[in-house]
Amino acid sequence: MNDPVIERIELHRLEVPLVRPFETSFGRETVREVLLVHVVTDSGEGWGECVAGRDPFYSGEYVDGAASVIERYLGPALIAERGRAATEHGSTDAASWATTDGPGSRGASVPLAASVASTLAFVAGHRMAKGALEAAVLDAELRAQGRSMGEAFGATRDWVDCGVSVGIAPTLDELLDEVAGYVEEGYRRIKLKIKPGWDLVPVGAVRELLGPDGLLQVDANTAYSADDIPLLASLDAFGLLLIEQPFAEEDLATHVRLAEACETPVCLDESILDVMTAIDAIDRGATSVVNIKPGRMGGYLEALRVHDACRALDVPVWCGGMLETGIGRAANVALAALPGFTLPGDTSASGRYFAEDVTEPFMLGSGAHRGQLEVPATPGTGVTVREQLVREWAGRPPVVLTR
Ligand code: NPG
Repeated sequence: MNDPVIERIELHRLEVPLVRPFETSFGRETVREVLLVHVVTDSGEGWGECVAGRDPFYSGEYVDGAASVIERYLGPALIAERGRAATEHGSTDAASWATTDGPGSRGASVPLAASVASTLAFVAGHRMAKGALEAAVLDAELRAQGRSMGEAFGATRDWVDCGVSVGIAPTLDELLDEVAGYVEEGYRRIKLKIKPGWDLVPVGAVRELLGPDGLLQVDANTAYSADDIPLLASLDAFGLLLIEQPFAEEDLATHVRLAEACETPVCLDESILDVMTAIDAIDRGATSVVNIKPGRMGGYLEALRVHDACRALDVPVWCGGMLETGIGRAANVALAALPGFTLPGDTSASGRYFAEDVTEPFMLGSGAHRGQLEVPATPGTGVTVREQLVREWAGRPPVVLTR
């Protein structure tokens, strides 16, 4: 069978209100600006979600930039390359993905998705934009093959443990109310956003609320400096699962110093851009747990490589979140079902973010599956995009790129 050929790429921009504002050390979001990529091939279609935010605060990427780089460079290159590959070669080399180990049939053919990263490598950076394109192509290719993402990735679980990320609250009481609500809903782990001036007190109060056995971790989104090492080390008193990314993305050395000064595992997020940076950070002792966010790494295929490398090094990983709609969430849940994901992820239910989702909503299970989400088992991401809603929520007309 010939590889699929991309006929059209559409970029849809949506503004989806959040059910409550989400505040981190770098800003406050009340609306999620979403960029969706819809790829139409000669054998089916797929959707991918770009995780870039409205502003370039979490990373250098932001949604206008991602849309622009896809429209001007990445989209046309992908369409041209697929035209060429289909007429000249008929197939492409999937070896880089096919060599990964693990259960399931990961090596089976997704030649089109496996070729996206190399086709787009002529553009420096812009991993979130590239990742969205790759995700859409992967969805289209797997749907055409009748395979789910979980099956293709090598998922070993049908349900995944869910945590929830709790933003910086206006007051301590409001924070405790919010956390108590999530505990009631069944979430299996709480992650608190911290920043200088909002750390020891809220963390202590939430530890008291959860009791000694409640799973708790913190995320600083690069808000601290080397002078804060003693303060951060004093978080050891609260029995945290991990401290996430206290220092700048480029500053592995200070993360190494913190790791040496405290008992709590240090976990990197922003610093981990691909399998190379992951292995380097682990080797240097800058991280002993890794937050895997496929968008930040340029896509699910690189995320799988990071998972495999961490697993080989016995480093636990967990799946981060970027306030995704059901499209990105479905793929994240499939990824989080791999064996190396031994900690609950930021894979919360749709209702934690949005009153209405652009797909069927993800809802926490009950009984034995309390605090878990079910891994979609139908082809591709396994979710259906509500195209009517995509149109209704569009902030502007879609950009359409054709061959
Ligand atoms: O549950 O999707 C979620 C949010 C998890 O805290 C979360 N994400 O720094 O990890 C992060 C943070 C984030 C969200 C970063 C949006 C950037 C944008």
